[in-house]
Amino acid sequence: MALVEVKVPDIGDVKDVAVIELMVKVGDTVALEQSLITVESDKASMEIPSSAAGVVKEIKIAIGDKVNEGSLVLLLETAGEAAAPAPAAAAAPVAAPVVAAVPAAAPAASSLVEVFVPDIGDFESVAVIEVFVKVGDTIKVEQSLITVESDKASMEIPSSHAGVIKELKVKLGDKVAKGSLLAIVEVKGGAVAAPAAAPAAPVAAAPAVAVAAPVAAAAAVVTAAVAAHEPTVFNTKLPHASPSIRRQARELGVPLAEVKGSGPHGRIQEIDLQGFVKSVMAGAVQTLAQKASAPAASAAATGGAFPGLLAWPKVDFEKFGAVERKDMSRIKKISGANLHRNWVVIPHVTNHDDADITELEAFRVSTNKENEKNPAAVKVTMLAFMIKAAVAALKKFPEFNASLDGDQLVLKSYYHIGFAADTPNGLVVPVIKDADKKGIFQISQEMGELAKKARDGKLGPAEMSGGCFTISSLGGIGGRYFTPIINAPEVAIMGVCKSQIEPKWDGKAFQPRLMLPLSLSWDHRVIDGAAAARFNVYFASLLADFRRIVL
Ligand code: CAO
Repeated sequence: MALVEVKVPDIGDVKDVAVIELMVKVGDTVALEQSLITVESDKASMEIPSSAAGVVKEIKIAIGDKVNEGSLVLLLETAGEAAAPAPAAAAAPVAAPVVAAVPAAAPAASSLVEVFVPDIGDFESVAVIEVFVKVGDTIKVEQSLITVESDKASMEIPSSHAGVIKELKVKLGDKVAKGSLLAIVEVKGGAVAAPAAAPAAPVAAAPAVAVAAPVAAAAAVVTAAVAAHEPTVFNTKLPHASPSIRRQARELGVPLAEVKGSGPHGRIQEIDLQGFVKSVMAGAVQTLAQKASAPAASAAATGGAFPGLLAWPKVDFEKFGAVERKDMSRIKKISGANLHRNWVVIPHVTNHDDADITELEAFRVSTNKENEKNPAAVKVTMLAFMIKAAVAALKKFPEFNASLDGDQLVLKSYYHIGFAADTPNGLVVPVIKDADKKGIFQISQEMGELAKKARDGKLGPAEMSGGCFTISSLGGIGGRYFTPIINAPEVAIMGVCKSQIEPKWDGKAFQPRLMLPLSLSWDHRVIDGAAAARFNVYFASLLADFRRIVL
């Protein structure tokens, strides 16, 4: 046994940062690099990890204390003899991101200057989680432009120049590093570089802890409802919380902006997050998204959420054999939280049917054959026909082109159709806007482009929002039927599987017909079973004879 002093490692050029959170208490067993405290400057917060594993014997600081590199945090009783801290504890030497000194431009009436991410320490790529400014905004030197976040720290990145933003070069979800171009700013009277000695704005990065590389396209997956929880609008107020609290909130699908913080300056602490989740689970509180989409699912009606539900089984998997642990991708975490909410909140029913696409598939194949020699021609996909058929069915059954908003049903006069796309990082739903105004070629082309962007992790939030109805096609893979989960706040989703030749009785004999399995999931608060059956029958009849679409 040995007593080890755990000290604040190199935190860059930052002095006297306030301790705003103690994450351990005396008696706790901590692991090497486990976060012990959170410190915060006016521009950034970071978690300070432990330099050793052991049991906390004494905590040497309190909330509100100011600390620097070398400040004693706590005493740890470790198992070994030696009291030497693990080398990993030595924080990666990181410089505070001094606003980059850009050479002054030649004096002129106005000139354009590029604003880059300054030195942010040892971070190779951090995700942009908030954009404070937009094109046309007038900004000051050192005004915060964006917030970036790793798994251990978040920081605001200041501007090196004052002027008017002409071009923004980053968006939510982008990953940036030192030197990434942020914006092009028009500077009046010649570019005035910020003095290199200007006080550093953001605090340097989290010490010694590797930055988990978040997946690209932060807002990726997202249904419109997720968008409400992700900062898709320019917002000057990030909920006051540490990176780990924000991460926990994202993983749980908690809208942090709706949580009241009890810490200093309204800072949201773990206890606040837990209290919020408990209140929602007990039905005492509804999130704004729940209020918007689930008026009928009030806690009063359900008698509180899942009383008596067993805890998730905790299994020591290693006991049964070798295992590998992998972090879930960011897209999977976001989509998982949304799918979970949608599955729990929406009373789903799924109707299965089949569409005879024998003639339509023959037409699709012959159209593609005709265009084979034209290298510029777009390959027509079955999904494009289905998108057109969905538009026609939404027009005939308007309650399918709707969303719940409180006690009201919002009926839409536009036809934006989403399609589920499988990507290496998880499921995303790009949206074909105004599909009613587009032809099969254009839809096929747009789908190809959006699917590629999705696979490359380059879809922006705008390309995934505004959907009215979603089609999820597993036709290229296989299977018969499935139960797709509705993409809230939409009220229905069409799942299709692989078409197969089946014998169909024509009154005299069995004929080989190409049959496409359909699975329509619908929200029973909005749609009745009879309407769903009619929707499926009509949708199938359009695919069986596509001429009906112009009737
Ligand atoms: N029946 C039989 N074959 C089909 C078919 C169907 N219903 N749909 C597509 N195919 C064929 C295509 O014709 C194509 O064959 P050819 O290359 O010979 O023409 C092949 O399957 C591959 O098609 P595809 O899947 O690449 O293209 P698509 O237009 O059908 O779909 C996209 C595009 C992006 C929707 C698809 O790639 C995808 O990601 N699907 C998965 C969606 C998903 O994960 N849904 C589940 C959500 S719930 O977790």
